[in-house]
Amino acid sequence: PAERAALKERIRGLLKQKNAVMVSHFYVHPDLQDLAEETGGLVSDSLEMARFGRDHAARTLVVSGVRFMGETARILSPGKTVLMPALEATCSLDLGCPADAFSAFCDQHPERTVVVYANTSAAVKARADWVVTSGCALDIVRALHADGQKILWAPDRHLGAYIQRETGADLLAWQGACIVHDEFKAFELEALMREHPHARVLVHPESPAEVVALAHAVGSTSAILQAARDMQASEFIVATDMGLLHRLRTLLPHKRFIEAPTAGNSATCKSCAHCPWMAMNGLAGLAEVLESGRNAVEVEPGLIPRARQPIERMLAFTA
Ligand code: CIZ
Ligand code: SF4
Repeated sequence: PAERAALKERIRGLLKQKNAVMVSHFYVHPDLQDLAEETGGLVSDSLEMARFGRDHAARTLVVSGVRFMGETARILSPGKTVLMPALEATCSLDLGCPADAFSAFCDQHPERTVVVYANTSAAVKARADWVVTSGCALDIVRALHADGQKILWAPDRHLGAYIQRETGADLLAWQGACIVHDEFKAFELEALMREHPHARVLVHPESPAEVVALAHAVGSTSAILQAARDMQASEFIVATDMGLLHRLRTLLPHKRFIEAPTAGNSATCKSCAHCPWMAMNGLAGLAEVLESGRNAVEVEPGLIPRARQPIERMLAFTA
């Protein structure tokens, strides 16, 4: 604990000295969420992280999260330095959607509007008409559907199926999955719901359909926060990464939050879900990166203009 406090103090000093601001995703370690908040940065989902980074005056952005979030910051702010505590932190959705195979898939369906989730590489975004996050995917697809457009969706199959059910859009989906949310189990969740009959169930739409079907509210991390705030209940079962549980417990200390059950149990946590790539972000790595300037995110310059368009379209739509 003393060592952690000293590391945090060192990081605060380095952020100031380097004129840097830090954005942390809801899924990273509580230490990194708290530091971002205490130093004038932001804790949020990938959409708001992108907007905040683009609009902030600091010349250096520190992105605690996974690779695609650092790349998006870089794409939106080519003049800024973007540092990440862990450059190798990727995402199963990004890994499961290689640019060349995806591009071939698009070529087979030239009549479809290409909508990709933010959890993708810069090369995949460069092939897209729209980038969306779970916070704005429904609204954007609903608008495209109302305009008569057919959708090619990538890469999360559960989120794609959810959007298709909700909007009725003609949507052809790439078959990727998030290894964290894909693990939530409906049978075990029903048992937990019987133990806690008054609890409301909040589910991220990257989860399987049977789990989504049990939810009282379905939505992005920000939407889950909002639902927990607004709903009258005092007890909630939450199906998303445990990083968000920290945020919920901090912001709503008088309410109780229970982790939804997953198939795989880890050694440190009986039933909690946690992204192994988000977990690569830590205080020691962050201090080291700030000191050395190592771990600057680069995106192939040729991709930047094309990848920026669909991201800016999303930011304008949600402004
Ligand atoms: O699961 C993720 O990686 C999420 C929720 C990303 C985001 O859009 O914040
Ligand atoms: Fe990717 Fe899932 Fe990890 Fe989010 S939680 S970064 S979607 S693997």
